[in-house]
Amino acid sequence: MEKRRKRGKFVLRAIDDTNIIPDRYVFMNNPAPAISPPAGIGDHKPANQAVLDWVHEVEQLTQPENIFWCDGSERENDFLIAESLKQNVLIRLNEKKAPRSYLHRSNPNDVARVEQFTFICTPTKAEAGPTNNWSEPAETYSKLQGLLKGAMRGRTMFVVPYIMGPPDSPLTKIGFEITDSKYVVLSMRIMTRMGEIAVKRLGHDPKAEWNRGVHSLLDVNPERRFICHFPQDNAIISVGSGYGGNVLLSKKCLALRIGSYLARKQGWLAEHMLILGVESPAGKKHYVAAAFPSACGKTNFAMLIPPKHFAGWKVTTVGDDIAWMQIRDGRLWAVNPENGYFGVVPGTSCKSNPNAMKSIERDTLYTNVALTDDSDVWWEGKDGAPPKHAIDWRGNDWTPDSKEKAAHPNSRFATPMRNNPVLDPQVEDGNGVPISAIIFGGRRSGTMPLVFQAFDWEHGTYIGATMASETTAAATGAVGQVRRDPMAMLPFCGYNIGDYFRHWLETGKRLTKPPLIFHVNWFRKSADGKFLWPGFGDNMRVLGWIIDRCEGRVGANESAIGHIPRLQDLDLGELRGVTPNQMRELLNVNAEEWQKEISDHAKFFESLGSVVPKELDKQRENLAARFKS
Ligand code: OXD
Ligand code: MN
Repeated sequence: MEKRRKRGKFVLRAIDDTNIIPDRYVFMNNPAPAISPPAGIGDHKPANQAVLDWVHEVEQLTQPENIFWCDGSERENDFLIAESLKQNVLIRLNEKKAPRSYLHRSNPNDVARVEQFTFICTPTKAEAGPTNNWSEPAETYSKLQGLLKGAMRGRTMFVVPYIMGPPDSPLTKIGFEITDSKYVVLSMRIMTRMGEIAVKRLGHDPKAEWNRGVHSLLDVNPERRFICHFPQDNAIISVGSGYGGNVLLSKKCLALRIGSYLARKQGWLAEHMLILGVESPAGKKHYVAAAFPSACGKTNFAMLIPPKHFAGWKVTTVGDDIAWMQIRDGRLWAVNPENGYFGVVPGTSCKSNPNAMKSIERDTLYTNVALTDDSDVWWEGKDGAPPKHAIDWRGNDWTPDSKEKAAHPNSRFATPMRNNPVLDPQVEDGNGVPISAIIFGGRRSGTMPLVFQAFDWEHGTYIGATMASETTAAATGAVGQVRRDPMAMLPFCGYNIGDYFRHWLETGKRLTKPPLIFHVNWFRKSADGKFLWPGFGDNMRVLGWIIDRCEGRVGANESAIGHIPRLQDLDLGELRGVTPNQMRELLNVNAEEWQKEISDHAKFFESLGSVVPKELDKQRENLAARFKS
């Protein structure tokens, strides 16, 4: 039965009976009314006429009460936090336990990325390719304009200038996001370099390259939720959602979807990869980039603390989600375009990721975690006993006996990267860091060994193109199903995936010192369904082998699928809880499982139609042939 609830002039329709929202919840999450800033706040207009014209156009369409031009200053941030607290967009947390940190609850119908409502709007369907939802640009603009007409009446329209990338990098991009959500403004200040820095970089040139992003919550209704990208116009329009991945337009929308389109055009790579540094006790440092699908532990890996046995080794974080890489001197050099981390909270603990715990101790914007009676935050998997009572992510009373989770499985933290105690010192270097190895990986209970190395770049491209993972809560939809997710870019490649594979192959040809390519799987299970590998800090043992391979100082078995370490090639000293038999199981290549895997690769490529470069079909034939020889 359809139910309707009125709050002010917005009508929120519950999707079904289970989605009826308690009063205090609805109050927190409806779009909040306009705010009136005092003089000197919210009036920082840029001088660039192209921006002014565009903002004027959006103003005419959406008819906000007023316009707030953000400058990214401390004073502005303090004002916006105070207003957000007044309007119940944020809840203040215990200043002693979580200094300068706040909780936000998104609408329960709006807790993850919505791939089914995400569109690439290129002139032809072929340009968007078989893995993207496509929508014709003119029609889509007109539909969105219809939805945006008068959408900001009674609200403040914020204009957020930002840059992605270190200020002095040639890869750095400028974006402007218009939004009617204070939560978006506060998050963008954490996740990007926001404000004055972007305005200065843009300057006066009306022809300068910059991304136009428009976001409106509308009435936060899944029936009017669309995340649309117009790569040829360097433009994004996102409506009907308040969830980070759909509305922080800098991140998935610009840095990956539009970014990957620009990268191909301009000859670089925009990838869904963490970047980490590994320093040996002798002071030799390598940088590694790794692509795992959403919620497969990129943040944990990027902040890894080596086990005691690896005393003197140090891992540092350049980025935890996105890598922009360019070619220089025949090598790949990577920068992290972001300025903060937007990580999955549940499961984060001093055991799984002590550095993330330190990073989120303060200055953190939490979304959809539980609130304890002493105004602290709690989530499943946090250290210590669960609280006896809390308010869950929906705003309901919760006790350890409740059937519901206290924190949503995709609840998030947004925290400045400066808080990370192992932040890499090169993170601001516009030249980027030289990449020695690329690691692909996924969540696979079977088939994929703990680690293997590609024979060369083309083989590595094939491994990336066929990688798969069991789905998680980061996107809406069923959890736990194996889905192919090429280079972890399935939801993020802003153009035809066949052309993306071709771009990888062509990039390889331009590299005289290409990174070595590996595949890892921390999630292999035994026949009785238990994880075989402890993961977390012990992943250093795998990383150690990868670094040794880069240095050419360790052996491997040549198997049909690539180079696999023998037991003696891995440093397993003081590894607890894994028997030699389990290690053999972890490194095993089961020919029967691989027959199925290879036929799944073929089916996947077939499902993409004729776009896959023939070199990759040849790679599959070679792989099958190696099993027969
Ligand atoms: C993310 C994602 O939020 O990949 O990083 O979904
Ligand atoms: Mn991600």
